[in-house]
Amino acid sequence: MAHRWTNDLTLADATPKAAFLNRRQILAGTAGLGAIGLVGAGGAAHAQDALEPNTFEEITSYNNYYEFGTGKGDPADNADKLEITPWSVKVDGMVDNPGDYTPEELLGGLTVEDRIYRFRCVEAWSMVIPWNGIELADILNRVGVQDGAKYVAFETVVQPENMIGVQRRVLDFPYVEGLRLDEAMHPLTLMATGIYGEPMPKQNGAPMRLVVPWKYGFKSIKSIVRITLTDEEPPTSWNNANAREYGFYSNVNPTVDHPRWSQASERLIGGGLFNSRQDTLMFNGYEDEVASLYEGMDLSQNF
Ligand SMILES: Nc1nc2c(c(=O)[nH]1)N[C@H]1C(S)=C(S)[C@@H](COP(=O)(O)O)O[C@H]1N2
Ligand SMILES: [Mo]
Repeated sequence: MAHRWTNDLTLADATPKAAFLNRRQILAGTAGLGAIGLVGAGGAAHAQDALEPNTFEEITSYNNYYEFGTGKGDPADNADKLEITPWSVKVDGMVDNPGDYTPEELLGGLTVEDRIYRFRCVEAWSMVIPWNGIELADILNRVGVQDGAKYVAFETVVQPENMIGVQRRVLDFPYVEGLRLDEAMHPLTLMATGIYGEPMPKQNGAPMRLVVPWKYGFKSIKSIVRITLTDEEPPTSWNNANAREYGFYSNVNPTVDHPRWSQASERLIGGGLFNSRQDTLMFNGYEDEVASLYEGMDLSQNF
């Protein structure tokens, strides 16, 4: 599969190559997403950056997915109940080809990318995650964005009988998120379908979830069942829950603190003996790629 964009982070030599070999075996024998090749091949090799991805175990055992509970281990404990076959994504609003799409119809034949991205939660922890997925722009081009569309809205599945966090109403569900159209079309923005070459684990948002690496993690909405093109800024779950603390943009910004804590640094999960803190980077390290999207905007007002 082609690689059209180069990461500044790479799989180090220590990457468990066996995981990728296993994946090929899985691809050969699995129905559904894997069988039509929505899981990408191993990462392109560069050696300029010493940052190493978190382990598969770390990425799949320390999660936020409130539909399955608010504890970091709850999604890993409870998300096995999520039903992902069959799966349908409603595409509606200002598009040429609205409809209910199977994952194969929405994603099949598009280029699967391998992207090793920094991932920064608004709670001030971070990981480095090797995603596989498809540029959201490719999907939007497939469904045909109409003139006048300015935003993309996303919605997560609700399966009340399977989701203990929905039963407990820990947030107002369905979880909803949104991007400005130029953010959605940016080549860094990914519809992720896998991690480490494995199909997306349920606790990480199977079968497909957004990844917007320069924004706080809550913008990266999981288990998407609806994509809507609109000309109005869509409501977003954490902004609905607390507008003073969570804005629409939610770009990672070490100079704009959360009302209740500093965003200047972060705790790197699995960061060795001391669970090490490191400085948080402007736009999470993607400033060169995305700063131009926000030219002229006051980032402390548009947080
Ligand atoms: N539907 C849904 N999507 C969600 C969340 C959630 O609770 N529900 N949590 C968000 C938050 S706060 C973060 S940090 C990331 C976590 O992604 P990960 O568990 O794959 O690391 O998912 C985001 N997407
Ligand atoms: Mo988060």
